[in-house]
Amino acid sequence: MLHCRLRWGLETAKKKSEEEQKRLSSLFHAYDVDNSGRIEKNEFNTICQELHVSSQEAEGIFNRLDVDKDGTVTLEEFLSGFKEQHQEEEDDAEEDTDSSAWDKKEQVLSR
Ligand SMILES: [Ca+2]
Repeated sequence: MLHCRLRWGLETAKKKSEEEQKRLSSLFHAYDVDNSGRIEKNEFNTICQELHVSSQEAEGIFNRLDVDKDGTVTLEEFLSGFKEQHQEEEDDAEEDTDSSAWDKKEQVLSR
């Protein structure tokens, strides 16, 4: 249930305010450790390890975001990935599994 782990992104996408767009954008840059303008898979995996997300799950999430399958996630892919995710799971608001890991992520990013 990969979408559950993207809930933090969905919550922000719902609001669609400029502020939240910035938030997603800064989230992206937090993933983009070497500031290359794209998230490499190893960067993503490293962060997921910190959050105790299994590498298998991390790979699933990454593959969803990496639309053109070039092994990296650009800001564009990152943002559109959350939009699509939001539309897909709009009726699925009851599930709350594993949200704590992403809450933790937000704490990390707000430092
Ligand atoms: Ca890509």
